[in-house]
Amino acid sequence: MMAGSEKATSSGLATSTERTRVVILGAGPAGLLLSHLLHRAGVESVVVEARDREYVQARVRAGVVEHGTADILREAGVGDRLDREGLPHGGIELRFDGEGHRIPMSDLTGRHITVYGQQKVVHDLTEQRLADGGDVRFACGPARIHDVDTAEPSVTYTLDGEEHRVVADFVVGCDGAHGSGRTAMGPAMSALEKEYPFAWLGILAHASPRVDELVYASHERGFALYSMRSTEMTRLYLQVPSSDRLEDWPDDRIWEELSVRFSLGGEPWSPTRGEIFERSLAPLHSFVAEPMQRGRLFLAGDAAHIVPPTGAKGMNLAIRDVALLAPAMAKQLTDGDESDLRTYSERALQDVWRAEYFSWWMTTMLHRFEGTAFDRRVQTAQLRSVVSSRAHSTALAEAYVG
Ligand code: RFL
Ligand code: PHB
Repeated sequence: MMAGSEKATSSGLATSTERTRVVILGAGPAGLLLSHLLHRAGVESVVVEARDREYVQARVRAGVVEHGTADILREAGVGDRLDREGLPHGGIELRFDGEGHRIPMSDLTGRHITVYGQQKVVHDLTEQRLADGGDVRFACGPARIHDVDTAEPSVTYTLDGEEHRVVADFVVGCDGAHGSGRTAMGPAMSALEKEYPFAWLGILAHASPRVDELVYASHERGFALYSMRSTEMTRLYLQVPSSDRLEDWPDDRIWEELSVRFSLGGEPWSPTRGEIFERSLAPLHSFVAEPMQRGRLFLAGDAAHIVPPTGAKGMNLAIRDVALLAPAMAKQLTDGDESDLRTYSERALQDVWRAEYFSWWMTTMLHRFEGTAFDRRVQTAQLRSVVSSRAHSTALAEAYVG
């Protein structure tokens, strides 16, 4: 922190004003990695997070780390635990019409994914920031963004009856889909979006996975996904109507529905059961903010775009955004060279739209929609084509491993 001052405002709140180079909203994967990469480039930042550290680290979300994402984390010096504890996977299974078909991603692309929980990524990044003396402020409540069209943008938050203002050269909204970053874009931003009429019911269970690789199942009753977190922990998802509530899904109903949707050869196929210790419902939608910049405000991660989770792209995109943004911002702040920062939004959006396309494609191919018999036959023809044509399998594998 460069400078600080205190005074009382007309609202009666004491105010402290500080200055830094970059103020980042949100301590998810995007915000933490951005702060870490800026630090490695010699640029000071402050991360302001609404929730407390325990809450942020306990939030269960993504599980698939792409090949390129793992490389970014390794190059940033935060990949040791990922390499020790992550589960490398060289393929996935597509299951439909009672048959399983393996897509041998590593054989087709020479690359693989790593199954490693987002919670662990967030934990590793937080530990590293704190070990490096980084300024990460938890439990600040929702922060607000000001003056992004001026040379002195700032962020304010209220803590223990005191209003804190952090003035910076740049503000970055890494504060997810419901944060202040998106709102502060105002009319500078166009929102391109699509809703899907269903949600994912996700569970975590203390159970050894019955399979070594992920299974994406398309069944007439709906989609199901078999994933995992470790050799003792299973992660499973079911497509459910958006109107369903968690109370509609007692444990036995979940297990029975899973065994029907994963059927093989006309027989139910049951995941290994165990205590369900976490459950959540997530509606599916697609969203893109264009552009990802307004004046001195930049967006990264879920603040700028949402993908349905079928393509396992959300966290990977968030990491890719900040891997583009950090060097561009550092170049501007250390050399005064703005060229890469000016093209950040355009470059990031190219990857974003590729991931949006892939996630939409996987979602529409694998889920059960209200549709005609014609639509169903087309879905099956698509799946058959993907598993029987090497070119089609390779296209899926390339997009999936990243
Ligand atoms: P995050 O992780 O949402 O972090 C944003 C942070 O900002 C804080 N915040 C604020 N802080 C200060 N002031 C404010 N006004 C604030 N408002 C909010 C929040 O508390 C939070 O800590 O965003 P980030 O960093 O952009 O990361 C994005 C990822 O979290 C997300 O894309 C993935 O979880 C999506 N996702 C998946 N991505 C993958 O790459 N692979 C997967 O396998 C995968 N599976 C999934 C997923 C998301 C899912 N859900 C829950 C929608 C599976 C599911 C079920
Ligand atoms: C997960 O393990 O949470 C997971 C895996 C693959 C997806 C989405 C989520 O497509």
